Amino acid sequence: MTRFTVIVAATLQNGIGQNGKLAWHIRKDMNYFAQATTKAPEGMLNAVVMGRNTWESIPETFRPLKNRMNIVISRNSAYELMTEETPSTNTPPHLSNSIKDTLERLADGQYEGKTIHRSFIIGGASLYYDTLKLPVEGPSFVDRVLITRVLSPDFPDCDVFLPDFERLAEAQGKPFTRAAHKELEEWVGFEVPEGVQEDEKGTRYEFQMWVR
Ligand code: FOL
Repeated sequence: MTRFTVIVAATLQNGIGQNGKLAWHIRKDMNYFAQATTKAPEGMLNAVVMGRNTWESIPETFRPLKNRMNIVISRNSAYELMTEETPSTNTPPHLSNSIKDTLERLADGQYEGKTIHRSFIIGGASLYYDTLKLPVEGPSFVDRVLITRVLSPDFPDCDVFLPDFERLAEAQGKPFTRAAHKELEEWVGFEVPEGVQEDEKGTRYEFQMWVR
């Protein structure tokens, strides 16, 4: 029984990336992503689940994402996660060949001697879609979305998109509703700036949490 949290930054058109990477650099959002996905009680560890393209989009010096169990999904069981550049870490990445296989691995509840706390779906588009389609009647589905809504500029050249999670959830008969900012802060366990933010480049964005 795994409840997943989708974490994503997306434009109002649901754009999430361009040419295999993010279309923006929002430093405070990246810090938020790192903190939200890492923070866990003493002796526990969160899992970050990603598709192979997302793994490849993370700079080699940053992957595996430190202090998190990294699960990379690829149908190619011979895919090499570790290269000469891979930093040594206490949390080596785990290769999985499907969502089902990932669920089985997470059901174990343990990794490198630590208990798994939360499981985050960190992208990309096809993994977001496949996990948002998991039946809500089943033991494992997405019950929370941490979305950083990128309000402007438009980033019209995005070529990959977050599926419309609100519409998918309504079709499943279990809609998402937006949580109050206080609830977001209580859930992540740290202070988060409220309302529309603007960085030094003029990018406007907002941290939101949706639950069902
Ligand atoms: N969610 C949000 N809110 N923003 C994102 O940018 C985001 N990106 C992904 C998934 N969910 C997201 C996928 N892409 C790194 C790079 C790309 C990426 C996810 C993570 C990364 O390098 N993370 C490091 C931080 C490095 C740094 O501080 O610059 C990490 O430790 O998490």
